[in-house]
Amino acid sequence: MAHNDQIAEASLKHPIVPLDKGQLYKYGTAGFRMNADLLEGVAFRVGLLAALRSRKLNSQAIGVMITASHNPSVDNGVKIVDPMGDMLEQDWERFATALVNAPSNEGLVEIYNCLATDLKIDLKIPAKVIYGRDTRPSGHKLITALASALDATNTEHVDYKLLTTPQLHYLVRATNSEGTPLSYGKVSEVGYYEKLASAFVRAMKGKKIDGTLTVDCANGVGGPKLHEFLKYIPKDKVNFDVKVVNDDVLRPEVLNLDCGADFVKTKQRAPPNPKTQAGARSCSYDGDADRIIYYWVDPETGFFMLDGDRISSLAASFIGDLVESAGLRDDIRIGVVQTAYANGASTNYITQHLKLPVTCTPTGVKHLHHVAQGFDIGVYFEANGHGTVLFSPDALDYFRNKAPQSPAQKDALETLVALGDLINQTVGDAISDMLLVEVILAHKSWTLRDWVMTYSDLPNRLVRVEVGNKDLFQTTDAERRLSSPEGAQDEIDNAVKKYKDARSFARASGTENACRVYAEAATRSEANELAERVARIIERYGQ
Ligand code: 16G
Ligand code: MG
Repeated sequence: MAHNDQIAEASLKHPIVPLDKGQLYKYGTAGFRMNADLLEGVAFRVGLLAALRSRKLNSQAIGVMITASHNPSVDNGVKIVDPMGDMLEQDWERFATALVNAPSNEGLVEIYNCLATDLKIDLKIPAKVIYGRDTRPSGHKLITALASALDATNTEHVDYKLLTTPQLHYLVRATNSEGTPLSYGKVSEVGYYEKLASAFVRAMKGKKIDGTLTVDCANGVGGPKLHEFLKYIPKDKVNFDVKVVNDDVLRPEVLNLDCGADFVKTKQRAPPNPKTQAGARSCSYDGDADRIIYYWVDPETGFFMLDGDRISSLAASFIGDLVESAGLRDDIRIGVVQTAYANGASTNYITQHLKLPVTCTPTGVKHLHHVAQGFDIGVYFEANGHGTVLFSPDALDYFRNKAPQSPAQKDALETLVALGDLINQTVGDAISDMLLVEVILAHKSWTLRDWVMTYSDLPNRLVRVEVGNKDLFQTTDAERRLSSPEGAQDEIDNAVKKYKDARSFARASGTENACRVYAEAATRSEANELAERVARIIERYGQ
């Protein structure tokens, strides 16, 4: 019962579009992501792979998310979620790539069967796939293609319709842990809201939130979901005053347009619409609500941004203090994970002031997540605002079961347990990260200005460089150095030496055909100058 005929027949309805110049589709850091017109056949074939993966993992549920995050609304993407809510295991990315690039219908069926044989997958056992999509209009068509592959392979499937990416990750983990001692929560969207709302109340411990928080939802799926979540917060327990803006999901063309976390981070300014009130505590989600950036506009000094590095250092500092108060400093290993894009000032602050170890990994959530799992408490954030804090099951057990010696210890332990529920353990989550920040600011009675004052960011600049072939650029040392082309790194080193407190690196983008150059230095003009210099080096070597 190899589903051959069903796959062949269904596949005809969802053909793959050959790419220009014989290029291949590639399962990258964000799954398959491109213009939605190219994705119908891709979604169908990803369905086949998700079914195989579920069968390989003893019928556990696999997730598929349809979203292109912060990209324009004409794009879309297809991404697989593993049973614990993690990203697809890296080994399987090439199987996805192989299936999606199968040249013909017969070729597709053949690769599907080869994978099943090579990976010793029993095609007779049950399989389950659950999925959701963001607000992009193309989502319907892609879901239809995906579901058709699941029907063809006799796979049980559940359509959760509109979801944020982190909500789907939650649901995958909740589905697979249901009824076990490690149950992650009720298997429903409501279960997600209830879990977060309850943990939020417990983590707040009666503290007051100061003023209104304005949340820019990038006109994406985060808008309706945040509105929904807010209904679950008991008003008599927490005074959380939220003003939701850019929550128009009826006009697809405004998705991520001049708003959202990616806009704020890359343009280093507040969204022009609606005008950000001076002094208002504000944050922006991205189009699928897995990134968040905080900011405010100061009436005198202008725009201030609190990005992923800031959230990471804030969380590490607060959790470090709680662990200390709980009397567990020697028992619980806390680590912070960053990428080369983390501002050097944040790395210094965490290592020197907080005295916590920092590990640098290549760009891409899966790398950070993996390293963070090695700690009792692993804090990971990319500068772009994607990140979370992972608590090991042992650490959570410890917090739940340790007998407190004092009221202060009891408080700290209870807050740690609440944070374990509040913080999405599967992936970065804008709603959950926002609640975490609000909890910490309330506990510390801090404004965003107090938060900014903890250290000063080094001025930095990111430049995108068009090159003939980005694959010429290979990196080492967590992307901080180029191993090829030969000679390029020496030239970068020489350029960096000319500036004070400077650092610069170049890497090939994983999502576009270009290289990115990052530079930071003691002053803004030096950071700009260094970035331009290094960009010219890359241009020259990339010809
Ligand atoms: C993807 C990654 C993100 C990373 C970005 C870098 C995931 C889920 N997403 O969006 O973490 O920051 O790529 O893009 O891993 P770049 O390679 O084009 O610089
Ligand atoms: Mg996103």
